[in-house]
Amino acid sequence: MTSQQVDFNELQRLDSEHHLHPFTDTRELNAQGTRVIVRADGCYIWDAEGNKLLDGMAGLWCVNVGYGRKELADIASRQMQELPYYNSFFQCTTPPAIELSTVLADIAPAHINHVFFTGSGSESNDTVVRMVRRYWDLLGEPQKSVIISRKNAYHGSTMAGASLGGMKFMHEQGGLPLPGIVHIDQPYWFDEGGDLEPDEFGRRVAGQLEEKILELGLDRVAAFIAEPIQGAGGVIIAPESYWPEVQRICDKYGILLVVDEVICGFGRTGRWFGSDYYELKPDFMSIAKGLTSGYLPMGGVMVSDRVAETLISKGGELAHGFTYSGHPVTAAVALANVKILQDEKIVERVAQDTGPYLQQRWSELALHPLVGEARGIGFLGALELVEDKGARRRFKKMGKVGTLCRNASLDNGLVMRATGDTMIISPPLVATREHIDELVDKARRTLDQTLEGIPTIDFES
Ligand code: PXG
Repeated sequence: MTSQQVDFNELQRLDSEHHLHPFTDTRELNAQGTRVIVRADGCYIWDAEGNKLLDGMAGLWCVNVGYGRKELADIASRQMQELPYYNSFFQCTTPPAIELSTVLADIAPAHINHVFFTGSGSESNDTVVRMVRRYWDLLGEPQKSVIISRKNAYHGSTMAGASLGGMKFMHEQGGLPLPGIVHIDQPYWFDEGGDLEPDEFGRRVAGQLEEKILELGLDRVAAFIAEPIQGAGGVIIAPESYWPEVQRICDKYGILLVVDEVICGFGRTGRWFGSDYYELKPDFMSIAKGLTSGYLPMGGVMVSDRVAETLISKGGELAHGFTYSGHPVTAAVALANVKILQDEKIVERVAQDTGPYLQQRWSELALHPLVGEARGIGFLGALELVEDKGARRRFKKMGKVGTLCRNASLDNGLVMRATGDTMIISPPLVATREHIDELVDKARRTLDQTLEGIPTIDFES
C-alpha cells in the first residue's frame, strides 16, 4: 500500500466521522466512502486515488473559465494582502466591489444597472423575495406578495430558496414552502408533454401563469421566478413558444419577472445571460456560480432600473444585508474572472464554435438505443434514458439506470451527473473540440455499458 493510499483511507475515515455532506445520505455514503478530489487543471480533476476525470459538470455548473487559472489565485492573494476584508455597510465600500458593480452593469441587459451582492445563489434568491415584497410595499400594495414559481425548479437551499424551488422532496423536510409561494407546472415536454406538439405544450404551461394570476387575484401576485433553462431539475429546455408567452403575461399584468441566472449566467448558453438568449426583460436576475467561476463563493441580485428607482427613491433603508456582501477578495476574483471571459472571448467561442460543436456531437447520442432524447443549448446538455425510445417510456423505477450510468461514467473517467434517469453535462466553457470529442466518446461507451448492465438491476428494491 502506498503512503498516498494510507492518507486517502485516513481522509475517508475522518470524513465519515465528522463531515455531513450536502444533499447526501450520510449512512449510505459512509458505507461506500467518499471520493476525495485533490487537484484540478483546465477541464480535468484528479482524485486521491490518482484517477483523472474529465469534468463534464464544471464542478457544480460553475467553473466556467476552467481550473488552474493562476491569475485568479494571484489576484486573491494580492487583495488579501492589501485589504482582506471590509464591509459595504455604514456608508463604506471597497474598490473591487465598486468596480465589479460597474462591470456587471455593463455586461447585463441595458435596463439593468444595479447589483446587490450576496454570498451564494440561495442568498440571492432570499434577497429577491425581500426586494420583490419591498417593491410592492413601497408602491402602496403590500398585499401583492405572492411569488409564482415552478414545480421541479431549483432556486437554492435556504428557507426561501428551497420554497421558491419546486422540489417536493425538499419541501417535505422543514415544513416548506413558506407561505406566499406557489408553483405551476414546468415546461418539461419530454416527461409531461403527452401527445401535444412541443409548442402547443409550451403555450399551455405558460398559460398556467395567467390562470394562476387570475385565480389568486392580480392584487396579490407580486412576481414570477424561473430559471431560463432548469439546471438541477434536468437541463429542461422549454419549447420555443414558452418564454415569449411568459414575458407577454408578465407584461400584460405588470408582475415582476425574476430570472434565476445562477447557472445560465456568464456564458453558459453562448450569451452572457440566459435572459439575452431568450430576449427576456427581467426585473431581477439572480447570479452566482459563473460570477467567480467557483474560485470563491459569491452571488448577487441584479436589479432593473424601474425597480431600483423605486427602492432608492421611495425606500429609505433596505433592512437586508450580509457580512460578506461585496467582499473585496471575492469581488476582485469575480472581476478578474469576467475579464478572462471577455479577453479570451470565451462567450463568443461558445456561441460560434465550441457550443454548436458540442451540440452536434451530443445530438449523435440520440441514436443510442437507451436514449429517448438528447438535447442541449450552448454548454448544457441532457440525455433522457428510457426503456422504450419511440414511446418516451421510462424505466419502471426512476434513478436506478441513471445511477448505473453515472457510476459507469466515473469509471470511464468522465464526470456526468444523473437526475433520476436524466444524464446531464455542463462542462467548463473553455473545453476545446478535443475535450468535446473525448466527452462524447466516453459518454457513448458509458451508455453501451449501462445498456449491458440493465439486466443486473433489481427494479423491485
Ligand atoms: N439557483 C439555481 C438556478 C441554482 O442552480 C442556486 C440557485 C443556489 O445557489 P447556491 O450557490 O446557494 O448553491 C442554484 C444552485 C445540482 C445542484 O445537484 C445544483 C445547485 C446547487 C447544488 C446542487 O445540480 N445549483
